[in-house]
Formats: sequence, structure tokens, C-alpha cells
Amino acid sequence: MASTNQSPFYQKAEAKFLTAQTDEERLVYLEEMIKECPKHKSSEKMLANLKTRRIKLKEKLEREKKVKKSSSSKTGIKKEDMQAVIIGKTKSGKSSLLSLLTNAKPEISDYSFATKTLIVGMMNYNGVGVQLIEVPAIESEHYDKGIVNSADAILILVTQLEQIPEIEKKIERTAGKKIILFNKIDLLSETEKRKVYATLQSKKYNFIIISSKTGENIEQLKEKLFQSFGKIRVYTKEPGKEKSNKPIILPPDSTVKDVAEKILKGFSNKIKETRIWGPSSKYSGQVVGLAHVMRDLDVVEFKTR
Ligand SMILES: Nc1nc2c(ncn2[C@@H]2O[C@H](COP(=O)(O)OP(=O)(O)O)[C@@H](O)[C@H]2O)c(=O)[nH]1
Ligand SMILES: [Mg+2]
Repeated sequence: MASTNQSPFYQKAEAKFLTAQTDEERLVYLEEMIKECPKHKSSEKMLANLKTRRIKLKEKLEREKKVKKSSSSKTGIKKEDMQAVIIGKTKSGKSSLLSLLTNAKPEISDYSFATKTLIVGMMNYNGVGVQLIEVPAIESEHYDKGIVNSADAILILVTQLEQIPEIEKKIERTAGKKIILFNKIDLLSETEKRKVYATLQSKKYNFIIISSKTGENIEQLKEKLFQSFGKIRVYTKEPGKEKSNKPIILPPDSTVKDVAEKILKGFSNKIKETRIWGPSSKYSGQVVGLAHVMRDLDVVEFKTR
């Protein structure tokens, strides 16, 4: 933009525009530049240019606002790729489970309704991050329907079988996959435990019996929770080395090309040879093309040009 013949007002606005730190600021100075730009024939093109930039900037700000709104709603919680909520009656052990599975430190208490706000923690399951949120007791005024409706998975924590239909009635319009967790099995005798298990199985629930106190069946719970998101884990490896610790998370039926592009945009163009190990391979180290469909827990090795 040839601004040397412009008025000092214009030049000042432009200088501010160029050093602005945020798009909101940029928009303010862009408006000023448009105002100060002469409205005669010789600067027509320049004015049109400025106006196009203004439209683009406004659109960008609008887009960002929308993303912010949809990802944090009114809770202020940024939604991660895999989000699960823990719901249940008071004292069912929600806080205990959250603190066992994540880095969060909620108050665990013998008092009813101890948790009054949403509490967020991150669970690390073999390098996979899952966001877990404890929701205040389902029978309390602080219970948050919104987050339960939008979560990808719902952990329904109960300590008695009768609580299941009671809770299910309150979450009819949810989208997430439901997992019933029958907690505090450390308090049951072997016979009682078997009976609970048999009943849950006969009702065809998606369930696990656990103890957040002793940690019984917690690994199984983590795996079931991961499975409920319907994603696959793919590990990468370099030639002659071990596979990576952290898998790449992808939608089912992703291809070798999808893996490469998730690592780095444009990376698939640089690949000379791909070998795979694991569930989708016919034999260890099979050479495959970019269209090969990956399976959960595959290991992939790329050789680049
Ligand atoms: N025996 C036993 N007690 C538990 C277990 N999980 C939680 N509790 C206890 O149950 C009470 C309520 O736990 P808390 O996690 O605060 O429940 P919340 O109200 O659902 O968040 C506390 O005294 C916990 O120590 C469990 O698996 N076994
Ligand atoms: Mg609690």
C-alpha cells in the first residue's frame, strides 16, 4: 500500500494497524484508515482494498467467537477431543473416582452434596488424554444438564441397582455413550458381587463393577471408556526403533495417508515406503500404500524421500 502520499492521520492509523497485537485492535485502526483515506478517483483501488480487508477481518473475528462459544458454552470449560462426565447421586463416589483417574483434587467427603461446581481433570491412559468432569449430584440444584447432554461419554456411578433407572430417566436426551459403573464393590461379599454382576449382565447394560477405594477393575474401566469414544490409536515408529509412547488418535477407518497428514500437513507427499505391524497387517512389517485402512493399536513406520 503506497501510503506516503496520504495524510498524517492516515499514516498514524496505519502505523498503529501494523503494530497492533490483536485482531480487535487491527479492526479499530483499519476503520480509522478507511475514514482517513481520500475518497477521490486516484485512491479508489486502495479504498476498495481496505474495505475487503475489513470484511475478511470481521469474518475471522466472527468465526473465532463462534468457536469459543461452542467449545466452552456457559461452563467456561474448553471441550477436549474426548470428554466424559461422571454423574450419580450424592456420595456415590464421584469425587473419589475423579481423583483416582485424573490429576484433579476434588473434595471427597462424607457430607452430602459436597461438590457444587463442575470439576475438571485430565486422565492419561497410555499416552491418550481424556477429559473427565465431575458433575454435582444428580438430585442437587447444582446438577448441570448442559454438559451432560453434550459430553461424548457418560459414566453413571451407582451404589445400588435401583439407582440406575432413576438416573436414566434424567438423561434421556443425552448423546454420549453410557457406561454404568457399580461402585464400592469392596463393601460387598463375593456372593453379593456375583449377584450384582449377574443382574447387570441380564439387563444387557454396558457396565463395570468397580471400587474407587481399592482400584479394582479400574484399568478395565479406562479401556472401556476409551473404546466408547469410537476412536483408534495408531503408534508411529522410526526404522530400527521402538514404537512411540503416545499414540495418534484418529476416527475409525482412517488410512495411512490420514495418519501422515495428522502428523504434519503435506507429509504424505514425502513418504517413500510405509510398513505396518499389528491388527491391520497381514504379517509383521507389511508394506502398504497410502490408502491402507488402519486399525486400533496398529504401529506404522514411514520412510521418507
Ligand atoms: N468403601 C468405599 N467407599 C467409597 C468408595 N468410593 C467412595 N467412597 C466413600 O464414599 C464417600 C463419598 O465419596 P465422594 O467421592 O465424595 O462421593 P461424591 O459425593 O459422589 O463425590 C466418601 O466417604 C468416600 O470415601 C469405594 O469404592 N468404596
Ligand atoms: Mg463429589
